[in-house]
Amino acid sequence: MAATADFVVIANRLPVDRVVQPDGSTTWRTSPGGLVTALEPVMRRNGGAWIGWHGAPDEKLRTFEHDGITLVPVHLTGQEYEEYYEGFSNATLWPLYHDVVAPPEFHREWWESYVEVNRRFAKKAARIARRNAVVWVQDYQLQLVPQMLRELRPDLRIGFFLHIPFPPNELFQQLPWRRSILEGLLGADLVGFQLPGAAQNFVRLVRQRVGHKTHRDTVYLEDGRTVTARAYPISIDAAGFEEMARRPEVVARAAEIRESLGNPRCVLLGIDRLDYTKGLRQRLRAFGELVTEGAVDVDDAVFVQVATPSRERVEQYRLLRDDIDRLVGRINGDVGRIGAQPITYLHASYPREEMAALYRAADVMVVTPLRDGMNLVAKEYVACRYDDDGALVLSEFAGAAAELRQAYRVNPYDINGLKEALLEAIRAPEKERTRRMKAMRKQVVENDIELWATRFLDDLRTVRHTHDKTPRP
Ligand code: GDG
Repeated sequence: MAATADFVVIANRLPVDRVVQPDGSTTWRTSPGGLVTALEPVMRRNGGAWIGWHGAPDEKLRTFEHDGITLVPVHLTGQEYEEYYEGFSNATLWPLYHDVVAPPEFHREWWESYVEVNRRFAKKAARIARRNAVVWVQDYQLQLVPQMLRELRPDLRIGFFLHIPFPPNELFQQLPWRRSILEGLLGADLVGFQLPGAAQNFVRLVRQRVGHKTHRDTVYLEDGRTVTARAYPISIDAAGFEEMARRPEVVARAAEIRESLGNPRCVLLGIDRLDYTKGLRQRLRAFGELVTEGAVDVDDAVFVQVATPSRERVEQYRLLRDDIDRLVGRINGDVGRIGAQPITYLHASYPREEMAALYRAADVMVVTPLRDGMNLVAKEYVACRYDDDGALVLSEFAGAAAELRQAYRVNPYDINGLKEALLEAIRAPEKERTRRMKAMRKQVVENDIELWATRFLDDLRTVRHTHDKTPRP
């Protein structure tokens, strides 16, 4: 593998899925997602390379070209997948960074595997990046890569973006390897977060735990380097979603969905990965109580909950699935009637067009995470409502709440408050819905994923990289 790339993205997964043809041969298809959409043009312009795992354990693949981008597959053994990915990333870091809403597990073997795999990613990047190239590392699975890569290649400009929240010291300090993680991130020139609060948590932790001097968003290292920590709230391909939602077949499908639900007056919708951070339990309980109490008529309102299968081998996710199955069964059993089930629960994953049709079909979108870095579903719903109609109920603990100020805001832990917000959204007059939706649409359309990537990459190229070693912050 030669040094060929002036721009390198490193993420846990490659942006492609394998497709097996009827004759047994395999091809690759770009996986749908905002990040790929936003970065594709930048990659094409700069001879870009994307480093990531290709999705199959115990398989080694060579570097290949796909749609004008160089894809560099990283090999993971089955055991590494269990320890680095399911273990340390998803059963240690994920719950720890999301307010400990589930107990994080700490295992030394998982950590060792995390270090090992991070080193493999860093080495690949060191080999493929041209002199002075820009490297952008993505997310919590790869927090050690910036430092490992800097040791190998001090000439590179290294950026890091964390898609999930960054916890305050009170929680972060539980992590036995807390200092190594902070030092790993400090290998970057620019560390990006979803919200200013997360960037502040990081800078404060670096000062308290590693002892570096800091001033506002800048960390001054002893070797003369500086590291900047700022917020870059991620967004979506808003125009792409709107275009999809306007397609005649999507509009027709939205009508068909409402029809299959019995044309209720109000369709409420939740779409989430089946994850304990998303507040599914709270929202279903709140809706169930409204129906039981008669505030909402089962012939009048239907709740559609799509829960996309996720991390199914991790214990907390298995427990959650059983829990939600039981809860939905109980509510439907208690208050449903023949031909009228208050909750339509779908444990499945759908094509993007079907998602757009669901967004179009929903009068009230219910997004109630207990903690969420951003939450793209909330923004996708808004982007699809080109009719300026529909109401968004949004948790104040989602990053998106900072931008979508006209949503019906809720604290998902407060079931009564949640019930009130649901009722308010269900009963909102058209004028009120339009007023709120217009303002939210402006926000999402003006701040799309392309702008997010541009802002980050422009800053990465221009932030100060050195200081005179005697800062007077
Ligand atoms: C992490 C952070 C942050 C869901 N089901 C289907 C499907 N989806 C798509 C949605 C949306 C995406 O998955 C989910 O994104 P979220 O932002 O809602 O949540 P996470 O997966 O937890 O993402 C989060 C994000 O990273 C980006 O930085 O916002 O806070 O946790 O795009 O549409 N897509 C399709 N079928 C499904 O069934 N096609």
